[in-house]
Amino acid sequence: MADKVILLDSGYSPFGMRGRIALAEKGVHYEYKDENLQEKSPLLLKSNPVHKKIPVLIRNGKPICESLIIIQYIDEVWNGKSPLFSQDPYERAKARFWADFVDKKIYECGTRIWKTKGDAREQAKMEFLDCLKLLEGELGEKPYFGGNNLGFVDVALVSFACWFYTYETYGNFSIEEECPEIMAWVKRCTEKESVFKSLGDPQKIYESVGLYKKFLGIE
Ligand code: GS8
Repeated sequence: MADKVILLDSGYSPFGMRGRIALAEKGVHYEYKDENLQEKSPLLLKSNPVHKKIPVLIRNGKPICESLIIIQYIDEVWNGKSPLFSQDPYERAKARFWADFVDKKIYECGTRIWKTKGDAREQAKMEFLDCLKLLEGELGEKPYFGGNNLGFVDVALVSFACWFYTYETYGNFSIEEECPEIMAWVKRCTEKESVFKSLGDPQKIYESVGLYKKFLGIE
């Protein structure tokens, strides 16, 4: 019997986009369910009772939560195509380290850029660029973090690329100017169908962040 795969997701979530990219890389057919995070569905609450967050991947009725764990699960289950991890344990450990770094720093600093202003925003911007520079160092001369092909860190990080416009516009800076190698990597990744069809429209993300800021009462 064919697998029944559902992705509980929400439009502009960089975490949800990771699941979309990994499933597309593997060529998995799945049902996409867009959650209204202001009014979560009973299925989401039942599937992720601990965090109550998207994304959740449900395969044959069994839920898997947390986007990095979801990518690893996808890679293990659909292992016949587009491996996202190296065979080498040391390379795998390094990939997990950098994906964790993206989780801890990129989302957090990026969010502070649009949520704060003044000195706090400048600080967030500096930290964000420092993180991207460290990632440039890890990328080195390789086309992808995964080497010659898209890997775990690529999937973890590239979902934020469609948020870069929002960070740049609120922060008044250019990632292209500060971190050209990261932007060259973004271009390489977005040439892949699995990536470009999974990412949100940067302009629409920027507009929705504007509305969300009004909703939160921050200018
Ligand atoms: C983060 C998911 C998350 O923040 C992961 O899957 O990697 N560590 C998790 N999901 C957000 C939407 S994206 O900003 C979410 O579901 N928020 C709903 C809520 O907090 O109520």
